[in-house]
Amino acid sequence: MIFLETLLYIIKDGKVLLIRKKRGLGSGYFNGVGGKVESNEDIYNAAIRECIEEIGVKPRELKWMGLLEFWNYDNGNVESIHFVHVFTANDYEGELRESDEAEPIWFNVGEIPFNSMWEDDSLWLPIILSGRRVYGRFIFNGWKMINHEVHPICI
Ligand code: 8OG
Repeated sequence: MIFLETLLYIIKDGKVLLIRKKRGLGSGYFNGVGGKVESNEDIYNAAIRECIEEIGVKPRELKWMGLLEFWNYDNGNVESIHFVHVFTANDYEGELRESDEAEPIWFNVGEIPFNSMWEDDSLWLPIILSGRRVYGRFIFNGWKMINHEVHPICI
């Protein structure tokens, strides 16, 4: 099964806004806000909707920063493939709030808690935080990363 998803990082005043995910895939990990694109929306509107749903604020001036593919295998069979479009925003409207799904927390850009994040994030998030776009493909077997490639996008 192939899923189309989004991830969004709000970066402001040298800090990046992460969530501590409280349920679903990756719960307990820090991540950007995001989730599945719905049938009636494009990837930008999905990223905005997920941000409002998860932390109560509307991100401003989204910038498309890349595409990540996550191929999840179990015993040699592909279980799910996630195409995740990554965005950044430099501001937001409204007041941050916690939801059932997520607790928003600011981190200094140089102090991202990679030990409490998906294994692949340290390979591509620093590139995005430095303002460059990225393509990555990550192969997981039983939720352990077994292969990866990361390439900067030349635009
Ligand atoms: O709504 P749902 O729980 O399905 O959202 C899953 C989110 O997790 C979605 O935004 C994509 C994201 N995600 C993965 N794998 C990885 C990963 O390895 N790193 C990061 N940062 N996010 C991931 O599915």
